[in-house]
Amino acid sequence: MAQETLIVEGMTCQHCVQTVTEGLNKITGTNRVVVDLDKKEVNIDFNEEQTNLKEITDKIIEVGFELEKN
Ligand SMILES: [Cu+2]
Repeated sequence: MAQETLIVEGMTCQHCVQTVTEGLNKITGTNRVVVDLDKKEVNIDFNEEQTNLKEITDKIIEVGFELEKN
């Protein structure tokens, strides 16, 4: 199990949080998805044998948000 914390730009309300959470939960292999709106953080646990960071970041973009590059 891998864990990542991503900074996501563009989330402004609980609806955005729900959109991101639901999108990520649709990926096979994601487990716990926790979004902190104030910190703009998306914390995600995933099975590296079923998915990867690229698929996760692509999904965030697909549902309408952007990753902050660090
Ligand atoms: Cu919103």
